[in-house]
Amino acid sequence: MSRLIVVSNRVNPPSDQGEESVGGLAMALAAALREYSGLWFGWSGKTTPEFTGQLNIQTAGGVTSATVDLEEIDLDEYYNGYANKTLWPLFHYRIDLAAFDRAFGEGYGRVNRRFAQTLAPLIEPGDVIWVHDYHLIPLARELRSLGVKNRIGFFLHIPWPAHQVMINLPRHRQLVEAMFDYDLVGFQTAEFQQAFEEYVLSEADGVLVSPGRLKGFGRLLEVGAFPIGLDAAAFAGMLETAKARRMHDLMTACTVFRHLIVGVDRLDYSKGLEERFVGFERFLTQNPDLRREVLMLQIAPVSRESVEAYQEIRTRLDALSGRINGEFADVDWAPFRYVNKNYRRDELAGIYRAARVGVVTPLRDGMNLVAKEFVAAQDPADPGVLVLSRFAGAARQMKQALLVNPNSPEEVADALKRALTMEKAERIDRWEALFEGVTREDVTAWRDNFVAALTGPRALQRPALVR
Ligand code: ADQ
Repeated sequence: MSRLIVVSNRVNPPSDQGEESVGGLAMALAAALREYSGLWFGWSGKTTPEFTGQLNIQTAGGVTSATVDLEEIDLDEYYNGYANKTLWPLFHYRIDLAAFDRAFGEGYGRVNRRFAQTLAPLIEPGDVIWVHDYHLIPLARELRSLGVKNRIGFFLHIPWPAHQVMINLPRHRQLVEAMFDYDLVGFQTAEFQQAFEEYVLSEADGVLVSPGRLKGFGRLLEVGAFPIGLDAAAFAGMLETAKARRMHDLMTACTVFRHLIVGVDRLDYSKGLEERFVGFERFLTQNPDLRREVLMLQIAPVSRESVEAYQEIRTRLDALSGRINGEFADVDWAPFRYVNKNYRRDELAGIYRAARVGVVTPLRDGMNLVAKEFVAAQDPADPGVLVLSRFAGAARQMKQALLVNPNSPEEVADALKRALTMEKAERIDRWEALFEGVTREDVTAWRDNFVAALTGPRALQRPALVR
């Protein structure tokens, strides 16, 4: 393999200045790109009055990136439209929030075409291309139509929905058929892979030729589950930084004689924040004796603010958090702190470390890296307890967490009580098993497994394909 080309909607390689605020995924991809002297291609985050395909090529932190600007209408139709108003809600089972608008589909197709036209001239024989996420599902199809024969893999970071949910999407067959232009399609969990296979079996005369080899639309495709991991060692290492220590000390000082319960999520309706708030309220109602012993901190930076559903959920969360404090706070004490700010990764590590309970209760989630971050940051001698939704991809790997149905305030309230009153020996046993998994199945393992599957002997030989 000569080079690895990573394609994602946004490109965010680590800068030369310092890497603490860059996410683990960006770090892992950057490391792979350095190893394979690769290229990271995607949208610059900027708009232009007219699309020109002009590339901005830069090298920073040892990684070369090539970005293009998009038109305002592209953002409306492709990014805010088809990606965030159609696919995101649908794939997270929020059919009620999914907007089906023909213009969105057209914009999505147009941007994928523009990406392919801009990227194709940069591809050399032997390069391996790794495409990320739901924004770019048809990219391989567009590249193939331009004559690109290289190996191309796709990884879906979000859930693949059940067949009956998927068929709500207009022209769903067209979208799935385009996935057969990849050599390998990866999902976060075996469950999502199975849901995809089921779709192909029932909608595309599919046949499961052998485990991980799927025939559909008269073609062959390799599929697999590649659960994403955390940059666990680097994340745990951040606890030693001055910023992490300061944050840890600050949180410890705020919770003298009290236990900290922490939640950290992008403000998104898939993250189950309303249900979590109600679960915490239920806990306070049912446990007057424990009330003054806890502080719940929810960090939820706003995201996708131009999408209406996000504005609405923000308003509802503001009201709910106000209601909880209004109902339970006293002159010297309030049970709930709700913060809409972004924090650096090292600061987050310090906050997790100070918490007795990490509460991660999405209604649906491809994986959820916060669950893994919480575990990586704990004190081995006195670890906190993870309360985790059954519907996060992470629940498949993290069975020693307290698994809950996030839709049930009772289950959330009971799990909070159980976590807060759990004996130290049990906390240590559970945490050790979780930490071992988080460290072993880390982001490097994820990346290496995917790249090996895409480039290894089992990967499809394109000329031999039934096409
Ligand atoms: P996301 O939906 O963004 O990702 P998640 O996996 O939880 O969800 O990752 C969020 C990241 O953002 C974490 O690293 C977290 O620390 C960070 N973050 C959250 N709040 C923050 C704050 N206030 N300040 C700073 N950082 C904050 C999608 C899928 C997931 C999947 C990932 C990776 O939806 O299911 O796990 O991709 O594949």
